[in-house]
Amino acid sequence: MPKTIIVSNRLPIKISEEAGVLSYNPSEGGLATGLGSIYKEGDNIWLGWPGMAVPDEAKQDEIAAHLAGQNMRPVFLSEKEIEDFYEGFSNETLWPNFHYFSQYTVYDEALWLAYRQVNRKFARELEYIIEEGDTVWVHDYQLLLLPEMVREENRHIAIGFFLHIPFPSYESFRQIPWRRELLNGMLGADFLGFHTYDDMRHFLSSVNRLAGLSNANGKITVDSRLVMVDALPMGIDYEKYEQSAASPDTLEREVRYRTFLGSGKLILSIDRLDYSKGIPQRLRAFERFLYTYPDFRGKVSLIMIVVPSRDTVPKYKQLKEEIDLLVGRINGHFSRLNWTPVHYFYRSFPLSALSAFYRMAHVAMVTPLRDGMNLVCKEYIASRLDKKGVLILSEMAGASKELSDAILINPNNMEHFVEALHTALVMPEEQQKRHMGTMQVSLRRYNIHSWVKLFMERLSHVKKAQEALMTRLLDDTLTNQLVQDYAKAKRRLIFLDYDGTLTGFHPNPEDAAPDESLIYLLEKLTTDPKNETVIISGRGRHTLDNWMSRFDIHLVAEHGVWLRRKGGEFTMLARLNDGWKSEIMHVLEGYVNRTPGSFVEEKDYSLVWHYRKVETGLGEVRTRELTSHLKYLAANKNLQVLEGDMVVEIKSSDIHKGKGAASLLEAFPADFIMACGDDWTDEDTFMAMPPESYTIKVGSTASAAKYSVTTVEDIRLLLQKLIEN
Ligand code: GDG
Repeated sequence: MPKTIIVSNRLPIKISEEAGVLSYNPSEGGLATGLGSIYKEGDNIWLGWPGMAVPDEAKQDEIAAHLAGQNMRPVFLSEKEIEDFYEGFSNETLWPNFHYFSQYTVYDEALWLAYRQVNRKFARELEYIIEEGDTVWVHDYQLLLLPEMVREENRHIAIGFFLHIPFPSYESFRQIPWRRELLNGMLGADFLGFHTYDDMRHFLSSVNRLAGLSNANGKITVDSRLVMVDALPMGIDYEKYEQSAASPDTLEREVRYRTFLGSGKLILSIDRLDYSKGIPQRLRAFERFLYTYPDFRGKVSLIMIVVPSRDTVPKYKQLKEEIDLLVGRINGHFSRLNWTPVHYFYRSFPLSALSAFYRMAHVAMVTPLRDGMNLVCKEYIASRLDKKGVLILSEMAGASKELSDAILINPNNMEHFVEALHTALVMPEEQQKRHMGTMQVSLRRYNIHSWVKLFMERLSHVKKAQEALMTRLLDDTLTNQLVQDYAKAKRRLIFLDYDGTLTGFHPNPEDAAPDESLIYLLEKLTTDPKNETVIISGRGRHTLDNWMSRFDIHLVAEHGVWLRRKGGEFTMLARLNDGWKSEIMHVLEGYVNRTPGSFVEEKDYSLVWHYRKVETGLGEVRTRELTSHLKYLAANKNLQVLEGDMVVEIKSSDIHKGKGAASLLEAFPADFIMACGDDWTDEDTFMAMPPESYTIKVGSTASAAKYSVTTVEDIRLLLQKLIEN
């Protein structure tokens, strides 16, 4: 029975040891709850670090045995590994870089090596339990390399990956010396989920720029494997927070807290100690608010909970000191005997206390400088059973993309921040309820359970799509059949596209002349008396003539404008006019002037705008502009505008490769027909072929071809097999 394996840095359990006795407490995190529906079932399992260094092997065995009963499997890390992999590369390189704190980012080869080595350790641990048909779901930035490592050993396994923190823009990501390795690591997954569309878009942009892979609606082809990327914002366990807000324990606490705090309004702030959370900015905004709106003095307090984290690390220690200082300054200046402006707690609370605070807070201030999602703001909303309360939310939190009914602010804009606080505190109840109600409906629906379900569905959807494509891959059996049919045949007709099929793409199209091995292949093919070989290309006739005149070969040039039978002269396949060229050329030259690196190639009956050497991104923008511009112009000129691989081509609607192919099919009846091509212009060739032909596409996008191969090398290998026959 296939199983699902969850992998994350931490297991959903807290282990502590007192006087040599171990105790286990399940962790209450949202992820643990959401994934509970998966890992606790049947043979499913959660693999991860148990959260403490356990040097003693006997103790390790004891822990492993205990966890096995709870469908968990520990990966033990040494003190040094925790220091270098977790505190080091994960938290001092990836965390600051991905949150745009480049000034805090450490680039240290030793930490990188530890990161790789620990990812490898996770991969090895996985190998003990993984079986064919299993599904693996890897979580978060500590394990970016793991998907690829698992893929290396298990080619067909379903691997999902979710990133809980932001994926930064290319400008930040590119600074990491090991950026390519990190991306390749992630691309080992079949489905990659991010909290927001922005994260997804940043990831796709890095994939495009660093790995040279483009995407279509989030689909990328990696080594002929379909990979899908999508935005899937994580929700909370809505019912849990709703129920906790109504529990007797919470209500009892609320009454107790109220007696201490009096009847003033409360603003709530809850975070882990981290520079990404914007805690000092929040305190300064509150301070400024008290200066700007003196009427509120004595009437509103800030409850600030900061959960201790990494406070031995100098940056965090500094941050803690800054917060201590700011709280001291505000309270020192504004406090009255019966009023404290900031109630500051540097510790964590049980859930019922948190729920009581959520219930009591008139305003929740969730204003990180950067946050992947932020669950606190969602929990606040779920806890507002009376629908009152106002959320002030930073635009830099992933949650802001979903919660547009909150007051959204840029936490660096102090003036706006102060005004938002004022607006929140004076907002009429009706308005509060309207906003809160809308956000509650959305969060109840997109909860943690639907998030998990959706992720699993997307992952299995990719696997199905991969299978559908794979059936067409020209595998060994099909290749053998093809070779046998070729050998048996008396008359053979072979259509070969040139660029992207027989040879790879070159930045300069003139550099794509046949190399020695291609010359050898064509020589052999064309000297076999049973063969009629055709080069069917979009290239101009002079270029084809230059490169191919040494072979006894038919040429179809300019996508079917010109045909030259072997030994003959070029003749036009259709009566065409080129009167439109000068006007369109003028337009294209305008684009070349505005787009450094682009150029126009002029053929007899078509014009091609090339943008392969244009800055990534700009070329695509210009293409969209140009095609819509040209489509308008082309409408009454019987022209077609076609987008190809880094080109836009304009030609007469009457021209296509299918016409050239049809004329040769008629002239040379054959009992073996094969056509190979790689792009949309070859689709016309494929469609012109009789049903029994072998039609082969290079690449795995949808095609009229029956079969596909992955690379130019595969086509050359196939030709090699044919001529050896
Ligand atoms: C990553 C991303 C993304 C806080 N104080 C106490 C306490 N908490 C709980 C909250 C909430 C959680 O901690 C913090 O939520 P985050 O959203 O910051 O989650 P993280 O796991 O830290 O962060 C983040 C998230 O992953 C999910 O993808 O949203 O952007 O950085 O649940 O309630 N819980 C208790 N006592 C406390 O004092 N019991």
